Amino acid sequence: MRWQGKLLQRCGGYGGFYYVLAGEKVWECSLRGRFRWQKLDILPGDEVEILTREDSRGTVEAVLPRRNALRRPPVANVDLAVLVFSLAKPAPDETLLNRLLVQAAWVGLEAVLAFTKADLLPEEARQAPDVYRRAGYETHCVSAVSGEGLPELGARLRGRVSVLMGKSGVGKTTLLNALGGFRHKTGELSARGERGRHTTRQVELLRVAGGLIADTPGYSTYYFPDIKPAELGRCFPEIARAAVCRFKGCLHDQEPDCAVKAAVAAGTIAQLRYDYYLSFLRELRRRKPH
Ligand SMILES: Nc1nc2c(ncn2[C@@H]2O[C@H](COP(=O)(O)OP(=O)(O)O)[C@@H](O)[C@H]2O)c(=O)[nH]1
Ligand SMILES: [Mg+2]
Ligand SMILES: [Zn+2]
Repeated sequence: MRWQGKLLQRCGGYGGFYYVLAGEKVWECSLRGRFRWQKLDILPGDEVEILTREDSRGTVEAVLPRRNALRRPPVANVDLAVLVFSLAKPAPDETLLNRLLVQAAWVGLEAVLAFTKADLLPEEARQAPDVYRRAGYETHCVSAVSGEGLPELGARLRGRVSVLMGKSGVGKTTLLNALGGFRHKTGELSARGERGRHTTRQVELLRVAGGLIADTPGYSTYYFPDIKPAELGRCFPEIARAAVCRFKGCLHDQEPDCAVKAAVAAGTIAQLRYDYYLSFLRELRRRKPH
């Protein structure tokens, strides 16, 4: 039978196995012969056509065009980035948080924030989420211990392909388990699957809350995209929303009559966010002459 499905994970090299979710079922597929010679570029999240034979096996017959692809983690057709930071133990790394927000905006990826370990910090003591909520980001406070916020975050994942980003130790894996995430069992289908179990694995998409999500072992890179200084403001929604400044192409730095600086002074743009904006701006200016 012919199906269209989504690749959840690839195990092994080109001769390895491809686990495809189609019709509520996971199929262990191999590549059609001709693909093996083509250095086929295929990632978790790719839409594929498979031809299934007996039981739960099949072959990948075609890879459909993708809407987007992330490099870290390598996943295709991503709908949503869930940036995970803990409210306490460890305290949120806001530099990383702001960098990830810019990265997501730069590639046009919707981002929501999940602040974990909410059970460790009473609501009135939570300051970090407020800044981002005010900036216009969807912000969830969640706890795997008390269950706080899980239904709301789970509802956002339904029907989407999401990636979790955040440092190790912030509670990503615990969060996925609390949301009821489950993985297909690699190599369970056949003795041949044994091969898959011992070779390097790609990122895996887990089924969670009616959606698919990629957990990543850790994400602490301080990588920053090559953004032109004049385009940085677009990656800060509250700066993009501020009324126009006197000078076209205002970088909201030293220029007079700057609507952004006025909004910071009036408290509608958080000082913290503006400070990150300026520090990223300096970094981009240092990178190359403009
Ligand atoms: N109190 C509390 N601890 C948590 C919560 N979620 C995770 N942890 C703890 O944080 C540590 C790191 O969790 P883990 O899921 O492995 O983090 P990951 O590296 O981001 O996947 C573990 O000791 C967890 O028990 C939570 O909601 N509340
Ligand atoms: Mg983990
Ligand atoms: Zn300005």
